[in-house]
Amino acid sequence: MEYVTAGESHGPKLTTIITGVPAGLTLDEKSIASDMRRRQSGYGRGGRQAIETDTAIITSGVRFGKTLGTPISIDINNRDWQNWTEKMAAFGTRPAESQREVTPRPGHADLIGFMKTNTDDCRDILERASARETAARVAAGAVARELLASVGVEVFSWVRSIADVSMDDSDLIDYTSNEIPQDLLARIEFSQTRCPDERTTKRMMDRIDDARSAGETCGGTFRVVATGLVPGLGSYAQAKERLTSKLAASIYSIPAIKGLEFGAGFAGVGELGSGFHDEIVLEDGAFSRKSNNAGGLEGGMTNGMPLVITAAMKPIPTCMNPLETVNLDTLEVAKSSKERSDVCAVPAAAVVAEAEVSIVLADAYVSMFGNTCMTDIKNNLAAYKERLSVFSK
Ligand code: EPS
Repeated sequence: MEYVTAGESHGPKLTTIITGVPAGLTLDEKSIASDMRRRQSGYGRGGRQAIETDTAIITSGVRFGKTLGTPISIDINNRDWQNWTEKMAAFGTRPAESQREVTPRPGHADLIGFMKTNTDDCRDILERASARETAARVAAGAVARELLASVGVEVFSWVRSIADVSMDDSDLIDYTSNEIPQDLLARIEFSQTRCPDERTTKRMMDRIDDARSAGETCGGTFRVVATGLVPGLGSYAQAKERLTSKLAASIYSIPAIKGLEFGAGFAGVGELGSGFHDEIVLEDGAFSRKSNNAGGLEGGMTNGMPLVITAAMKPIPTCMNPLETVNLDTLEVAKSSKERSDVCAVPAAAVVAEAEVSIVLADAYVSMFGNTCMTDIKNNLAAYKERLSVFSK
């Protein structure tokens, strides 16, 4: 299962095409809409989110709520396009009053894209480099999430830190259990920063307010967890087939992601071997682990424990308190361009990461259990689980 996206931030729309989705998967319009809404929310977003109400419009591959096994295409209209019809027109010339962008923002794709493509206007770059594109990824991820739900897998996330405000989530859940505390999910969704701790949420919001007042932006960290995964997804046999490689690539594909950890991560490797590795036990007729420092991955494969991924997002590059740059016309020192933007998008990035992880995991199920129709996948999965159960007899 794969997706591509197309569309500029202020163009008419975003589009995604997802291939490899098996036939017979039931899709729920409300679940897809809920994911689209969750990505748009979060304290610290800028004026653009007041303009947009992202709606996933399915234009192929689905009939009467079920996938056909054909490419699924989804459109998301950009409402802001109404304000950009001339500046982003596919044909014609740049309107006289429309300035070229020539003061690249440090940390954005502006300068390097300008150099690479030989344009005279950083807007040619920044329109596509904009994280607006992640709306299309979340639409694709919503389809993958439905496939995962139908095989008992749930993917969720929370924000652990924004700038220097963080929560201790080391005991937030039992990282060895595939049961998800439903009240935790409710607390995450209720929080304006997707942080399950109410006091930390308040401190995070204050931090974002301070940053906004100072013309600054904030990064942070978030955690994505997937439960209910069958052991053996991925492979130990080829570098690119390792689920660890695929997950890492998918998380790093999200704009502004600068760090990634699985399980106990960087802190965990300070332990010696006997303290780090998760001892194997037979529990309730299945293999389990006493701990989950591996984050649910061993040898490039799932091991049946929850998948635990932590990622770090850098502060957004568009600062209202602009940084030093070079004017690409005059080659003189200048201040980087200021434009309407978010102060913090860490909560949104967590939802995008859920989508990316869902696509990788759904692809792993399809690769292992069949890519034609859901009936075959479920039958093959049941047979696999039955085979594994002999170990516990
Ligand atoms: C973005 C700049 C802002 C963000 C945008 C990402 O957009 P605008 O320039 O229109 O104010 O709001 O994110 C979204 C539009 C979105 O839907 O997530 C950037 O430069 O990356």
